[in-house]
Amino acid sequence: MLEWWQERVVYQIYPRSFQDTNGDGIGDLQGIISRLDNLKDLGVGIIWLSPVYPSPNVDFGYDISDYQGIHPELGTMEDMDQLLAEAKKRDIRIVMDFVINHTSDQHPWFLQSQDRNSPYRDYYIWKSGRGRKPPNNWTGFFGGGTWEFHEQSGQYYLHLFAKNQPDLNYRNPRVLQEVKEIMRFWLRKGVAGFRCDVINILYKSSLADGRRALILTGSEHYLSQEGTHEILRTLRREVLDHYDCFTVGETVFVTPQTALDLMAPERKELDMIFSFAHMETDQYIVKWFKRKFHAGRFAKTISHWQNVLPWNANYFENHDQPRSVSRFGDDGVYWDKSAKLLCIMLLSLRGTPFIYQGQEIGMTNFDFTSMDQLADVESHNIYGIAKRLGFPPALRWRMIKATSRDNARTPLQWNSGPNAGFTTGRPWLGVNKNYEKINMEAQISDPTSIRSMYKKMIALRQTNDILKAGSFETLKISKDLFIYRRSLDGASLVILLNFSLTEKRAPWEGAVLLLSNYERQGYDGRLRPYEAVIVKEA
Ligand code: ISL
Ligand code: CA
Repeated sequence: MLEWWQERVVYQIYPRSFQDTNGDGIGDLQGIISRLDNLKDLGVGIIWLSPVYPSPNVDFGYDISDYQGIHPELGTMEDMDQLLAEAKKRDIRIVMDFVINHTSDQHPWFLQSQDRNSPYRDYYIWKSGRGRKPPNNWTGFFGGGTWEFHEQSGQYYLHLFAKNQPDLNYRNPRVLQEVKEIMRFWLRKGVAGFRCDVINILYKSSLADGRRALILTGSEHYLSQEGTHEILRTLRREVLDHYDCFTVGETVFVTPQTALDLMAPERKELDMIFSFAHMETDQYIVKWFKRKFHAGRFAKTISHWQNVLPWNANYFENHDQPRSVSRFGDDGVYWDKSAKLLCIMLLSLRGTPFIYQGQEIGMTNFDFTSMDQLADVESHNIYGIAKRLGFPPALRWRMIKATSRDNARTPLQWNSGPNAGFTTGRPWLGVNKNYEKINMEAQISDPTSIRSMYKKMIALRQTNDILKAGSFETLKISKDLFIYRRSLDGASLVILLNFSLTEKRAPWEGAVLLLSNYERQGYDGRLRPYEAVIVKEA
């Protein structure tokens, strides 16, 4: 028996870029409400909302200054209640983004904690320096150091992300108390669970120097520590178990083993986890050093995780990643075919599928032409660091171009009107100029569009128990072919994917064609460029 969150398809909304309704150039909650019918039509059963809380927007909502409020840019708490009610009417459940490793430096807790004598001092990780040097040698997620000196109180505070995102101190039981209250607040409102931001780094076991590493020096002191496991079990027992909800943890640098520790049924710490391994197959060590995409390497990694975990959270895109069609497919000649191939693959893997806004119409990477068109703090930090390290301008540019998180954050392309129908004002981030070709309206009315393929695949998954619950078996992986089988109770489907620009032979005995991203009558054993087929085994 599957849980309801295993049967449904999740759609991630990045609210700023989804739909603006008041002309200020920023997407808002009313915009989401106005598009619920569109999501229902697609077949979405769960929405994951990227943060909608008040935030100074240094990291666009991932720096929260009030966990129980709504950002005025996005609307009011009444709008949020309305969104929950309207979604409920359509049988769509809503999951909140939950960012509790750090707060904004404008959160009242942090403002008060700047006073050494405040009871809030201990909500964060303050420490004296070593002479004029910071407390330890750790390096952070956005590049650079992790300690910021505070003149008035004469100490440093820890921030694993931007300096405006101070890390909370989970050795202080009061912090966990607050977290429980925040969770209950949202669960009582009827939210269906949480996407837990960088959840496997909460507890810092020690603040000693880390082993020097190319990235994240110090991470051995906070990655998947027992203290974090204990916190997750407490939250499960004391809060989550009392509501009908689920959690999906964003777990950085997880290995199959640390992932299993978090998901094991007897521990029940998280229901699902996002692993990054498949997203790292086109990079060297860090994402800024791009490596040519290799479908075989990608497929091998996905297969591995499919086989190791009892259940996966499958995704090819989110608000931190470049667009999948530009990255794993071909956003030129085979744009349509390769986007559909990725759709067929995503929806036919074992696990809960997560679709990121715009993915269903094959949106491509941002066509920005200069750094000042970018808003992302990470892109600017990394660009600055690369410059200081003496990287030549062309190399810096290529690094940012291929990896900037803003690639995924441009406004959703609704139609071919001004600003792609996203806003009547000036969009907060540029609209991709390809919106006249790539937009929702055009694709809704076209039964052969990428969006129609998503709709069809979601419906197929919804009515096909093999796709939903069947086991996964890898059949073939080569440089550009990926073939796997899903089976249940003696019946099976085989999914054949050709990631290349040339035709490939992949004969399959007794195959009865169920679906393809090309027009075809039956399966003749030949896969055209970027062709994806699903066949039944007789
Ligand atoms: O963006 C990344 C890789 O491209 C990651 O290093 C990312 O910073 C990491 O996965 C954590 O991401 C989450 O927490 C960050 C926030 O900036 C991201 O948007 C969020 O998804 C800090 O809250
Ligand atoms: Ca707005």
